[in-house]
Order: sequence, then C-alpha cells, then structure tokens
Amino acid sequence: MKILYTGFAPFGGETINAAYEAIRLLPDRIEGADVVRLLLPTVFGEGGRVLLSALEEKRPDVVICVGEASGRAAVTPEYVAINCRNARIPDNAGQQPFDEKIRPEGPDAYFTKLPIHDIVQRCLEHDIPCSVSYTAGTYVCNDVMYSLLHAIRTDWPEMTGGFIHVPCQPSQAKKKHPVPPSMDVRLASMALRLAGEVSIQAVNAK
Ligand code: PCA
Repeated sequence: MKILYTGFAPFGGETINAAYEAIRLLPDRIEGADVVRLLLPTVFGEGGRVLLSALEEKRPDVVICVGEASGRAAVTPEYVAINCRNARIPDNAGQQPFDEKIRPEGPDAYFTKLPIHDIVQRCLEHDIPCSVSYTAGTYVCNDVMYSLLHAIRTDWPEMTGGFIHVPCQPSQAKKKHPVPPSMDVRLASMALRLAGEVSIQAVNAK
C-alpha cells in the first residue's frame, strides 16, 4: 500500500506553507503503507498537472492533498471540489483567473470519497479541532482537488483521494493584522497522520 501526501509551495508573500511543513513531519510509514510526499506548485493548472503525473508514476492507493487555509481555526477535510477558478490574489505564476471553468467539459462538482466524517471523529478523539468543510474555495487548492477527483473518476477508479486544509502556523499568524487563528505544525501533522490511518483502514475494510 502507498499513500501520497501533497503540499504546496508558499504563496501570497509567505515564506513557508503550513501544509507542506506538516507533511514534512509525517512518518515514512502509516498503518503499514509507504508514505510518499510531493510538493506542488501554487499555480492554476500546473499544480494539477504535477499531481496527475505523480499518480501515473507512483500509483498510490490513497491520495491526501493538503493546503493552507489562513483564517480557519480547525483542520478541515473538504467535501466537494467545484469546476470554477476565481482568484482573489495572483498565483505564483501571476495568473488571476475570474469565473473560469477548470474543465469546460467536466461536471460542476465532485464529492470526495475519503472517509472525511471518520477523519473528523478520529481527530476530535485526539483533541485536535477538526470539522468537515463544504467549500475548498475557488483558488489553487480547489483546482488541484477538482483535478484529482476528475482523474480518479475517469482513470483511477480504485484510488481514494481528497483534500484537507490546515490552519496557518503561529509564526505566520503573528505577523498578520488582524491576527488569524493558527495551529502548531505538530498538531496539524498529527491530524494528517490520523487522516491517513483512517483512510487506509477504510480501504482495507473494502
Ligand atoms: N492554499 C491555497 C493554495 C495553496 C495553499 O496552500 C488555497 O487554499 O487555495
């Protein structure tokens, strides 16, 4: 078994990305599965393309893409990806799409098959703030989640995948005005490990 975790390059003037920092701290094996880490560019289209070539090359059983959501107070597994690009700030290549489709021929939305309610439950049992989110936004994270779920639906029906947003880190939050909620990277990383455990257990139970 193999589990792929992806994070993003820093964006929006930041020097770190809380998602990738949390992924760095993950162990090399989770629930008997090999952990593979991948850094994605925070660029519309390109993030999804890099992810899809990794799916082809690594053939993971479970894929958990992770992004940073400044302003959120909890770890938030995402329910849905929508076929929409709408950027409040430019991406790392200077693109700022407004009301564009990700895939003109694709459906309006995809729902994840990650066991997100069980992930939330497991995190709460470990006293980690966690709740299901019903919007991954319309920026690069949603772009990558939509690309992942589209690829699973069309090419990799056996794969289980989805997306989790984590809050920014305290070192990032303290520089912003007003100061947003934040979460220590070790706690965010533990949530991602628990999410992997729950997801692999769900695959094994199939
Ligand atoms: N967060 C952004 C993109 C990269 C990241 O970590 C988002 O929520 O869309």
